[in-house]
Amino acid sequence: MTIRVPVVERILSANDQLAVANRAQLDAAGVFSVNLMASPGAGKTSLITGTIQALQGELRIGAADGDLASSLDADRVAALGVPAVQINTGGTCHLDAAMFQGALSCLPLGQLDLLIVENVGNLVCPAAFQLGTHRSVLIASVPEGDDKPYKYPPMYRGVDALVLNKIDVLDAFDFDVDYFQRGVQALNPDLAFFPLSCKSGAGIEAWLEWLRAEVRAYKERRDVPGNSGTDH
Ligand SMILES: Nc1nc2c(ncn2[C@@H]2O[C@H](COP(=O)(O)OP(=O)(O)OP(=O)(O)O)[C@@H](O)[C@H]2O)c(=O)[nH]1
Ligand SMILES: [Mg+2]
Repeated sequence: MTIRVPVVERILSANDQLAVANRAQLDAAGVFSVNLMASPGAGKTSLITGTIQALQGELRIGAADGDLASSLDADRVAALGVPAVQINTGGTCHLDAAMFQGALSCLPLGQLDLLIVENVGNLVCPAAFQLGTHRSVLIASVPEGDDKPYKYPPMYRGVDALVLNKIDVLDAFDFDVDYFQRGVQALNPDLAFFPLSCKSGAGIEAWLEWLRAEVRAYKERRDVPGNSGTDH
């Protein structure tokens, strides 16, 4: 154990350096980016496609989709006529900054306002690897159960916004939203919270409004002379 700790620290620090370079590349092109993280099947691709369909007339959106294998998710996004790239990680359970750098080189950044990154479905590892995106968003979903903030605290602690997807099946899963929210509040009291259903569309407008406001604020920061738009 005494040997493993410094090795892990060195890997993360190399990753963080690449993440800084990725952020600089995004800022040079003026592209606001969001890292979507969630467990497998929580609705990451559904939220991306729903968001694109709703905002396509307002924002130029692209996507990078991470999965161990297949191009299924990028194909779903590309079918909407927007730039999409699939990142296959092989066996790795998270995206890292080097993988994201590869995806950036395949995307027409100069033609985008917003880049949505779909991380690999996993509630543990993605939280430890910065990509260089501007915001991190966690999607929880009702079938996972209301105890997940208590069991996977690092993921809930490190994000800027939380989507609770699949509220259309709340009753079927006896999901206690108050209990869930109390767990979230204890870890991350300031995060934005969006209960919604990608299936029915309920609640999605508040999520879209948050995203619109984030992109707008990013563009406004960039308009200040000498400011790249980046903030953390
Ligand atoms: N009932 C219900 N089902 C949903 C909702 N959103 C997504 N689903 C379903 O959940 C399943 C998984 O959705 P995806 O969007 O593929 O989930 P994902 O997180 O991208 O999955 P991976 O990329 O495989 O980790 C699909 O069968 C969707 O139709 C929702 O709001 N309500
Ligand atoms: Mg997906």
